[in-house]
Amino acid sequence: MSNAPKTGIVHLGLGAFFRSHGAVYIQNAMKKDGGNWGVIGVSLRSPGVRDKLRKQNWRYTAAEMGPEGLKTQDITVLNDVLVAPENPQAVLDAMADETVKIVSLTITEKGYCLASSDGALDLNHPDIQHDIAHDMPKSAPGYIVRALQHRRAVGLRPFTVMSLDNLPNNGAQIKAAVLSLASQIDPDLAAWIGSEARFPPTMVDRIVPATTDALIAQIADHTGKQDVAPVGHEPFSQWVIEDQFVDNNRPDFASVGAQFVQDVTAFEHMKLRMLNGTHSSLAYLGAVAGFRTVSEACGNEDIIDFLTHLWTEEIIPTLTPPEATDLPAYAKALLQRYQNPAIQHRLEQIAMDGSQKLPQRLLGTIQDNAKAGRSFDGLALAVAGWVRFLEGKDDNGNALSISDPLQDQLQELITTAATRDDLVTKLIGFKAVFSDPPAELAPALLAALTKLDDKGALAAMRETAR
Ligand code: CS2
Repeated sequence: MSNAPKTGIVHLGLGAFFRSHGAVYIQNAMKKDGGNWGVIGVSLRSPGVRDKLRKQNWRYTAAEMGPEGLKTQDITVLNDVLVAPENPQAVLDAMADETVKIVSLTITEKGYCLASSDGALDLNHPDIQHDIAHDMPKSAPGYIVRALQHRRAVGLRPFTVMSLDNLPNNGAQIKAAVLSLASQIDPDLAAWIGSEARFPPTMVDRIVPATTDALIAQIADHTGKQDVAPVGHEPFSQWVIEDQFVDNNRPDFASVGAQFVQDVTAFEHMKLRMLNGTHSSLAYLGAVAGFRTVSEACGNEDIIDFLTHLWTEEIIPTLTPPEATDLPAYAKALLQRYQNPAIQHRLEQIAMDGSQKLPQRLLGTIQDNAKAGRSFDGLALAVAGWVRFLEGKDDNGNALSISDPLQDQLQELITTAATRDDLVTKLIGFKAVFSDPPAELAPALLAALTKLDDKGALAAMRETAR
């Protein structure tokens, strides 16, 4: 495609979220304001997406799924897709290219290789150990450090590193991880990155369920074209960014709906606690109660009451509203988004990686309520729901599919506990998840687990919301 814009962005973690969110903003901004902001996507693990997209010249359909039906957009912003384990040098070459100004990431919480105790880079992580000793990296922080090392060596300016993941203070976390790794390799390099590179904090939001065969067929019906790698997303989208870019080199995202702000913190807390916190609560308690999707669960009155209780009694009191934002109205809008019948968002998809998600989604909110002397029965019930989910069966005896990087340790802990009391003590002592639990958590968690065991998830939610 000769008239394709040059590559200005390399994106690590080419999942459905980026293809439905960041890629759409980039394409719209380029359409509006021009510029060379083509994207090279990088899969850090498997060739699946690359193999499908290659057949379509890297083009794909982004389908907005709303109550009124489907709206599709042809996304052409990808110039290439690389699979890092197959050819790490090609990834480094792309990141070291002079035209590349931004490296963005959606690698999920576990992709940052952070020690969950304090959020610093886990220097004992096998991939980080590897990347300290080898020029050819395996981890995302490793790719960033080695590419910046090369740019510095040939006199090129650094690129901006932009995390688009649901991590608290994502800009500072990726910056700390990169500097920590660089200082293990070359302290001068670390100093250069620290002074010259930029790591803008962001808040990203769009509900993107995994692509299903049903969606592929629906899009083929709607467009008359066969697309083997489309993505489906809700109509809503939000992107809040602190405007910190190397040499201010970036697309004009604000011209296509993104928000540039001085401080992302209030937006991020609101989104991580009010959306992702209730998503995880729904994922565990809803699945244990026998529901399979968000919209299905949010059709149930007891669950709606429980969510409303979480928002009004336990989450909003811990938040400072971002500028021009009404939090109760935001909660109402969230419920509507969850009830969107066009989106089949599986609870088990959201339930993945709980050990990586709970600290910023539930445990921080619990901490703040405990400090303020407020009760947090609903949030404790959500954590108890996570425990029940890890036990692998819903209230009807049906199996639940579990995926978590700490799955073995957690299931070992759960299955070897003699009593619920013993389980709670062991769990609260599991520092990889509960780094600083308030004293009030253990009794609240035991009471919640007992309520779940005795009454079942739906009745437990009903009782808690009363
Ligand atoms: C979800 C998020 O899978 C999950 O953990 O809670 O992907 C959620 O859909 C997005 O953060 C919404 O912006």
